[in-house]
Amino acid sequence: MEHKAQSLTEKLIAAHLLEGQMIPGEEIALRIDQTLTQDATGTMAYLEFEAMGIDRVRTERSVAYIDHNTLQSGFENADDHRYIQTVAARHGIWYSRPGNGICHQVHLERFGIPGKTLIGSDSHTPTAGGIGMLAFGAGGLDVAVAMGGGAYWIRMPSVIRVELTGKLPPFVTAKDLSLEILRILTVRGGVGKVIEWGGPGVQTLTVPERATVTNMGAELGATTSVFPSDEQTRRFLQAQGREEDYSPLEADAGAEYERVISINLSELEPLAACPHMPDNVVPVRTLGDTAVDQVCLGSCTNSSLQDLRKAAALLKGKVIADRVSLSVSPGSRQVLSMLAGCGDLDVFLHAGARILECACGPCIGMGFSPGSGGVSLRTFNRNFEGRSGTRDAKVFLVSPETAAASALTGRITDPRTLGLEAGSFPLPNQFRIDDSGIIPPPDDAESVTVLRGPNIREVPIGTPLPDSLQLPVALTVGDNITTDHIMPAGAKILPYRSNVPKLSQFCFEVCDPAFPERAKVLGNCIVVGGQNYGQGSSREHAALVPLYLGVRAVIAKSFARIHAANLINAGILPLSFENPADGDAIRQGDVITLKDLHRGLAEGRITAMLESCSDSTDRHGGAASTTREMVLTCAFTERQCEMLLAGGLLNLTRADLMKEEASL
Ligand code: MIC
Ligand code: SF4
Repeated sequence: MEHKAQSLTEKLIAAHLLEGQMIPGEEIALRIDQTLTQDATGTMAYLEFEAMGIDRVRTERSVAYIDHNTLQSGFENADDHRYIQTVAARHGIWYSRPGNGICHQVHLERFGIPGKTLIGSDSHTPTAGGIGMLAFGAGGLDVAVAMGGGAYWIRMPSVIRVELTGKLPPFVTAKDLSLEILRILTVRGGVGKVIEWGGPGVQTLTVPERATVTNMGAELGATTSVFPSDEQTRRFLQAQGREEDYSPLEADAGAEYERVISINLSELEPLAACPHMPDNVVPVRTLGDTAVDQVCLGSCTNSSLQDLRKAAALLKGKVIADRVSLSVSPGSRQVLSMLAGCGDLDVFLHAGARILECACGPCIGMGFSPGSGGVSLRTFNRNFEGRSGTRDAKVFLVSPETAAASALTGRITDPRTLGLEAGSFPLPNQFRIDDSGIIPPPDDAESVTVLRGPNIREVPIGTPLPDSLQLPVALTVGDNITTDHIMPAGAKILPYRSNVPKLSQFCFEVCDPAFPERAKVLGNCIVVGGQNYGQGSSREHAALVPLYLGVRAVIAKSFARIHAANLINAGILPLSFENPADGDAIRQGDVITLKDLHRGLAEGRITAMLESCSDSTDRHGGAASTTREMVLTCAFTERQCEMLLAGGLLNLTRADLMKEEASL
C-alpha cells in the first residue's frame, strides 16, 4: 500500500494511538509515556489518583514539581508540599523540590524525550514540544488517570504548519516570534489545532528558543505545538548529558496541513502584547513614550540560561532607571548556578535587580505585584487583567532584551535603539548537571506514610444528571473569560488550592465578588458566557469550585479545550448557543429550564426555555416576565455523555471499578 505522507503530529499520534481514528474532530485515545504535575494543581491530581486505588504509577516517568506555591506565608503551602512529597514517594513518582525550578524548564532539561507523549496538570506543558515531545496541558483528573495507565482522550486536532525561513535579526527573539503568531492567529486561533513548526528557519533556533514558542502556543488555545527533533535537539540533549535520549523526528515531505503560515524570521521586529490579552500585539517601537514601573525577567516562557544571558548582556556595567523595580526569577537551579558561574548573576545584582527564587513567582501573582495603575513589562506568557495581583496594573509581555532595555531607560524601549553590539549566545557545550533537587521514588514505597495537613479537604463530587433541570442564571459574563477570572490565583488565594470550600469564596472575584454567596443561596444555578469561555490555565479548580457552588451548566458561545474537558470531568454541562445572539439577551436572574436532557445529550441538541425577568413592570405593577425557547448544542462523545450522566469522571470510574469487582 502506498504510504501517505504524514505530518510530525500525525506520526506522533499514530505511534501512541489506542482508540479512535485520526480524522480531525474524532475522539481519540492516546497512550501517555510521561506525566508532570505542579503543586497548585498537583494536590487535587494526587487526591484523585489516590481515590482510584492504584498502587504504583504505570507511566514510564511521572514527576511532581513544586514551583507555584512557594511563598509559604502560612502552614498551607508547606503542608501541601509535604503531602505531594510523600504521596509521590508512595506511588513511584519523582519529586522536584521547591527551589529546583519551574516544572516546564526542569522537565525540558532533565526528563523530556523526543517522540514521547507527556501530559501535565498545567496548560504550558506543550513547552516540551520544543524538544519534539507530543505534550498536552490537562486537568488534574486526566493526569491522575494517565498515571494509573489510562488513556488520554482528545479530539483529533487538525494541523497548522508554520513554515519558517530566514534567521532572527539581532535583538529579535523567539518571544517576538511567539507574539507574531499570536498576532496572526489570536487567542482563539489555535483551538482544536496543533501548531507544527518547520522549514529551514527552524534549524537556526535552539531548543530553549523553540520551547519559548511551544510554551506560548498555549495562549493560542492550541491543543499543542511541536518542533522536529534534529541536530539542535541532539546538541541540547548532549549538553544535558542525555544524548542517548535523542532520536531524529520530522514531518514527511508532502504531508498535508489544514493551513500553512509562512514567517520569515529575518523580517521580524521586537513586539509587545499590550494589556490585557496576549494577542493584543504591537511593535515595541510604537510604545516609546510609555513609562515603566516594573520589569520582570523569568517564567516558563523566558527563563532559560540563554534568555537571561541576553538580558544580562544589555545590563552589564549599568544600573537600571530609578523609577524601575527589576526582578529576575531563573527557570531552574541549573540556570541560576550557571548564571553565577559565568558572572551574570553579579551583573544583575550590580544593575539593581532583585533576585527571586527559581519558581513561577510574579507570573502567577505570587509576590512582586505592581503598584496601583503600575506599568509592568514581563517576559511571561499571560497578561490577563488582575493576574499580577494588582487589578489596575497594565502588564505588557515582551522579550528579555526588550525588558532589559526598558529597565535601563525607564520607558518601553526597542532594544535596537540602544546602539549596542548584539552578542552571541550559543548553547553551552555542557550544562551544569546536579540533580540533587530531584528525589527519586524509593524502592520500599509501601513503607511510606502519606502525610496530610488540615488544609487538604475533600474533592467535591458531582451528582448524576437528572432528565430536566430548572436553573436560575447566577452570572453572565462576556467573551474570552479566562480561568483566572473564574478561579483567580495569586498569593492570597493559591494556598487554598487543596481546600475547595475556602477557595470558593473567591470564585469569579474579578467579575463579581458577590457571585459565591449568590450561588450558594440559589442552590443550583447556571453561568452564561461568551466566546472562548475558560481560556488560559488548565486549573480544574475552575470547574470543581463552581461544582461545589452548585453550578450545573455553563452556556457559552464557545469553550476553550482544557476547560470544557474539566467541566465534563466534573459533571458540569458545557453547552453552546445554536444562535449566538440568544446569549446576549440573557440576564442574571433569568431562569433556564433544560428539558429532555438525556435524549438531548445523545442527539447533540437540547431545548431550553428561557424565562426572562425584565426590569419593566406589567400593568398590575408586578415584574413582567417573558418566556421563549432556545436551542442549545453540544457535541459530546459517547464517553463524555456517560461521564455527564454519572455526574463526572470520578463517579464513572468508581462505577466501572464496582462493576469489575462484582464480575470477579
Ligand atoms: C498558569 O500559568 O495560569 C498556571 C498557574 O500555571 C496554571 C495552572 C494553575 O492554575 O495552577 C496553568 O497554566 O495551567
Ligand atoms: Fe508558572 Fe507562569 Fe509558567 Fe504558569 S505560566 S507554569 S505560573 S511560570
